[in-house]
Amino acid sequence: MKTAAMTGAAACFLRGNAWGYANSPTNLKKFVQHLPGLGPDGANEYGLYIPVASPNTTQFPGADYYKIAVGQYRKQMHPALANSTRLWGYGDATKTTVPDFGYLGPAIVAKAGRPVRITATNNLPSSHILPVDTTICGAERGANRVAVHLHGGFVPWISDGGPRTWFDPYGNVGECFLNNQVLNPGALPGQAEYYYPNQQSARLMWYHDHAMGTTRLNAYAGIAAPYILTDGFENVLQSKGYLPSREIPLVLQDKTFYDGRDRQYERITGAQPGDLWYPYIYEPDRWDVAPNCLPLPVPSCVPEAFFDTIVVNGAVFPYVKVEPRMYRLRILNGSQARFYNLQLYYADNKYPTEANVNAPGPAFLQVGNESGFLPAPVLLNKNTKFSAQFNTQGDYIPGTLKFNLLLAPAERADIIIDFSRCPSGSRLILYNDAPAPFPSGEPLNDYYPGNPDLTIKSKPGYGPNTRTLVQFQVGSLTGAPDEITFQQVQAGLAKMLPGVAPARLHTNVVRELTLNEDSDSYGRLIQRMGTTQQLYDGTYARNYMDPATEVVKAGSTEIWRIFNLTGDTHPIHFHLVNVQIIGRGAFDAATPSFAPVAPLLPPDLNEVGWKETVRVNPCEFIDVIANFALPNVPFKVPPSPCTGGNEYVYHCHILDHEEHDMMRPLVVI
Ligand SMILES: [Cu+2]
Repeated sequence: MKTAAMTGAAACFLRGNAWGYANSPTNLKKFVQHLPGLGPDGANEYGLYIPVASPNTTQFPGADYYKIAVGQYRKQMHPALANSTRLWGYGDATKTTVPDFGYLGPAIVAKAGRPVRITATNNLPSSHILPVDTTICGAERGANRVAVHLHGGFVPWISDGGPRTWFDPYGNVGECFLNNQVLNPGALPGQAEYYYPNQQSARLMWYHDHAMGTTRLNAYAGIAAPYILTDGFENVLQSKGYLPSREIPLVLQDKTFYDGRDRQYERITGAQPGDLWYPYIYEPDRWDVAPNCLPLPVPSCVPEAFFDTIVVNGAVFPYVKVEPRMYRLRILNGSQARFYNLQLYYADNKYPTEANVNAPGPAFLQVGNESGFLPAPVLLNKNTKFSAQFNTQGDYIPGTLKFNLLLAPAERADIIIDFSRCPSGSRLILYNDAPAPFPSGEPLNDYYPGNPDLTIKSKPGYGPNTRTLVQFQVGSLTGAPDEITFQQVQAGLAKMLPGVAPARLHTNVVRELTLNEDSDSYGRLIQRMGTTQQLYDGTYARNYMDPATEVVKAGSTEIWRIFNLTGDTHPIHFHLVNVQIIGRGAFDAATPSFAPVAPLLPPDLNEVGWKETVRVNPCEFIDVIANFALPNVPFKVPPSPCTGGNEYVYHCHILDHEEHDMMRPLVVI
């Protein structure tokens, strides 16, 4: 978004004259390939699937051990792309010398209470497949550094894969890298050891890259994979039929594929048509530039990156064949910056590739989020279209958001859909109408036929499109129908799930924090975190590398109040801890004055209980409570040489924000 970018002031919503990022070829037909599933059995008609890692269970008795390589490979993500797409990613090398690479692979399936150990080997080539901006702190130290972060994991800090614990193929490491000192002193250059205790309940996590200065690029290039933790309680729910045995993972991402018209991009990245494209020019028409600054570099980071094509489980615009019965969908928003407001509609009669937004499909029963099962199932059945209210200055009016199932980057949803009443032969579209950026929106980032912005030339049946995510094709039943009904599942889960939220301890707010937008030394918009303490330059914002201010005693419980002084909603992700949302409130963001101006609103029903990524809306603050306990591990964990404690981070999961520089250390002592 283009904003006023005044220090400390609430942003306003000016629209620039920028053009769309509709660089993807326009011949990508929608819903011509099946959704890739897990393992070779889940391969689609073009051979795409998400590999599943196969553990060595004898090397470390009582633990699952994996060897994971990080490397470059190619996959054809849509049959009409001119070439296969260059990707970076993880490959399972536990039992083979040639790593098995596949987009979003390898998924790791772990059991609660049984540790996972990983030796990761960095085999990346020296040049990145995306444009690297070396003015971003850390990026000057090489384009092929990686750090494996288990997102959602309750792990010792030396295995957290934080930004300053990167390692490259040559033996260079980040200044806090102690991965191997305890776990594998004999590790070779280019290797790093990780230990995950899995002292957590069942949930969908993911492991992805977190290297300082290139996290956004590495994740977009493909260095990300699911981590599925199971436990006995989940098994009981499954055995009672309350969780359908037919399970569909959906990892939602937006991408742009290079169409061959940007020679400068080719020169910088060596890309061919069909490769991934990432914005690399800071366009003054699109974003504010502060005066009297250093000249804008090329390549440059951008404030936030939205793309024009939906990729699900590594396939462009897939369809899924379903039977008229219940399915469990496990959804992860793995996008850089795009939010999704998920709704399910029957397809249009004339254009079965498009949604008829007046013909709602079956309800969603949400049973889990990124922290595992909810205290109670939540029925989302109204297919609520996105809406929000803005005042005459264009500022969001707190408390006015409306949506169905909203997923910000890194948020997850575990939902049950009952297709049993959908006629055989019918088509349904998983549909999204969340604005980008959220919640103010810029039509240039919203790709669909009929967009009033004439630079968007989407036609029915083809990309670019960011509204039609997946087409469900309902076939006929094979085998017996479900033994229990959707209503029985709902009632059964309502009885089995704990029913009440874990207690929210009403103590005093311990820390007041701020989300800020100002400009860097190149005049570019920069998103940063800070406290409510005003600094010498009049801002509240600090850089990631500034000394830690969030230093917490191990085992303590704290309430954090986070004020948003910017125009965007930020999904704030906590390493180490899960939090409970106490509520959201309005404050005077323009002055600013850090005090509630109205009573707090409670969290949404599907935010009750534990969360690990929380949305902080513009002109609002959020109160969250967390207990800062550390995991038990069978070895001594040395303190970080950078901060002297157990060093984690918390940050915005809009990846361009995180990188520049909306991230701060979280140190537990
Ligand atoms: Cu952000």
